[in-house]
Amino acid sequence: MTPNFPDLSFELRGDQQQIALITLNRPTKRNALNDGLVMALRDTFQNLPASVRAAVVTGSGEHFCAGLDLSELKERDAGAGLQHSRLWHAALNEVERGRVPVVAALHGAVVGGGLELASSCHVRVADASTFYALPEGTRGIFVGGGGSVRIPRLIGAARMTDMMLTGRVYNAEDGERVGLSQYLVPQGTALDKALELATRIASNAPLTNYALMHALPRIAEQPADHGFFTEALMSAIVQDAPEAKARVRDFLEGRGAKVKKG
Ligand code: 1HE
Repeated sequence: MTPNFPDLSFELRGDQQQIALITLNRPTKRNALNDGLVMALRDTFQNLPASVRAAVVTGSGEHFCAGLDLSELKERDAGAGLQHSRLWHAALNEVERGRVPVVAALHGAVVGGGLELASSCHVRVADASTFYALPEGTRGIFVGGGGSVRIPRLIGAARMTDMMLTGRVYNAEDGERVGLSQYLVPQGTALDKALELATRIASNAPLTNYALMHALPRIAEQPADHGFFTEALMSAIVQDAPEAKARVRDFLEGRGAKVKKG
């Protein structure tokens, strides 16, 4: 069964329906994330069909995402604010620590909660129209969707502090330079590139992808000695899979692809 939410489109792509294409579809509000949309993201990532091996997240219209729907903010007291932030954490945790790698296709505004969503994805592809900001700082609020944990991992706490203190906006080129995106592509081509990368990711052994998503960020937070041990355990489990053995055999017997110069 494929999920069906009013502001979130869901499509399966690829000959084996191995790519989930998830589109924020509220362009008149610049894909601002209201509670319904955040819950739709959570439920969609929690219930990806078994055929799916990689996902792409994008936004319809001129912008990827304008962040939190500010029209819902004015109604909240502290207790409701806490629960609201925890809802975002639950949803974006499903993106970051779910079953399959997620590629974000970015264009236009990637701001506030939009940047928090993008930073929960594993690969970010930005087109030349992309710009990044954290207007929370100037709106008298704070990040609440996991940005204070995830964004410093990409660009460092100093750059995030600067963005929030001064309202600094990064363009697409500078965004790639500092690590907000891993890819920078011509305007209008981010989705094609993201789908191409997702197709490549989907052809990896699922256990290797899972290890990359789940072991790497945890190892980064462990003391080195624990990290080496976690790595050894993960490496042993992944290489034991029949698919890993078959892929190595394919290479040794001349059937596997060689690494080509980039
Ligand atoms: C919105 C939102 C929104 C647009 N909440 N309604 N995020 C921000 O502070 C960013 C606020 N948005 C903007 O700066 C601009 O809208 C954009 C740069 C993203 C796009 O500009 P533009 O000229 O293409 O669109 P627009 O004319 O500003 O907006 C079109 C409509 O979308 C308009 O509504 P309309 O009824 O007058 O047509 C806007 O009000 C509406 N709209 N953005 C609600 N964000 C988990 S905590 C996360 C905390 C945050 O994310 S704070 C940062 C919030």
